[in-house]
Amino acid sequence: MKQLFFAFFLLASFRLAAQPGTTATFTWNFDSFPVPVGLAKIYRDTVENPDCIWQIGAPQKPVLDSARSPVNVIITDTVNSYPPNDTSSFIIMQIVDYGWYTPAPIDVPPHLAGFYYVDSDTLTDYGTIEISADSGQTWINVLTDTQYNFFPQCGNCNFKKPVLTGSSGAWKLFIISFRDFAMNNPIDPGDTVYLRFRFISDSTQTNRDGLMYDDFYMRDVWLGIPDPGKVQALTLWPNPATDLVNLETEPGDLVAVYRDGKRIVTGIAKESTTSFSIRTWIPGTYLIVTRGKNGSTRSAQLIVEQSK
Ligand SMILES: [Ca+2]
Ligand SMILES: [Ca+2]
Repeated sequence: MKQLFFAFFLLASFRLAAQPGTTATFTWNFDSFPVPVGLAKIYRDTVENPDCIWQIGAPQKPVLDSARSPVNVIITDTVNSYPPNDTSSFIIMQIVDYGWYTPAPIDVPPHLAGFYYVDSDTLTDYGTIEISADSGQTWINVLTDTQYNFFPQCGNCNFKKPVLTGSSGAWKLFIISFRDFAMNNPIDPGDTVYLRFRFISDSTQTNRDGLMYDDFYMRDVWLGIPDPGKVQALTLWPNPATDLVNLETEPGDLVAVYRDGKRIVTGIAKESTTSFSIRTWIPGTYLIVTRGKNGSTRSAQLIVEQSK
C-alpha cells in the first residue's frame, strides 16, 4: 500500500487566484492532482531517511482520524504510530515566479499558511519548518530563528506560529511571513525556495499519532506599480521608440513593464544597459519599472509608436 501511494507522490501546485501585477498564489489540499504547471513540487526526503514516514492519504489513526479538507492530508504515516529515533522530512520546492518583493507591506507579505494537527510526546517529539534560499545547502528553522521576523506583530497582522509538539486537540492555523527573510535573501522571479517539514522522535515509544498538515496556501508578492512621487527617474532611450529600447540598469535589477496597470513583461537585467525589442508591442504608453537589490525603484514612461 505504501509503495502505491508514493508512486503518486510527485505533485504539482495549482494557482487559485493569480492577479496580474502583484501576486501569485497556490494551494495544496492533497486531494486534487491538477496538471503540473511547474511552479512547485513536493517530495519525501528519502536521502536523509530512506524509510521516510511522511505519506499522503486519508488519516486512519486514533487521534489523527480525519482530513481538514476531505479526504487526504500529508501525515507521519496514515495508519501507524510514529517510530522512535526517527527523523523524517518532506520538502516543498517552489519556483517563485513573481519573486518576493521585500518592501512589501508588513501585513501583506509573501507568506505560507496552512493547517496542522499534532499528537506527540510533548517537547521530546516534535515538528520543525525550515526554509532554504540556496537549494538546501543551509536551512533556517522558522520556529526557533531569532534573526528574521517570521511572525511579525502589527495592527493588521495575523501571523501565527505553530506549536508542533504535544496535543493540538484540533486543526490549527499557522501563517509564516517571509518578508524579513527576503530582505536579507533576495528572492527574484524564477528563484527556487525550499521549505522542509520535519518530524523528529526520541528513543521512547509511546504509540502516538504524530503530525499532519492540510490546505497549504502560499503567496508570492512582486513589484507593483510604484507611487510616482516616491521613485527616481529611469533613463531609457530612444523615447518614443519603434524598434529597440535601451534602459540604464544594474546587473541583477528586476525589470517590469506595465500597460494599462497590468504587468506584461518581467525580467532580470544582466548588464549595465538592458536592450529589448518592442517591435511587436501595440503602440501606446507603457510604464517601465526597475528595482535594484537594495530596494531602490526607478520608473519611466515609454511611448511605443508604430514602426514605419
Ligand atoms: Ca485535504
Ligand atoms: Ca517519543
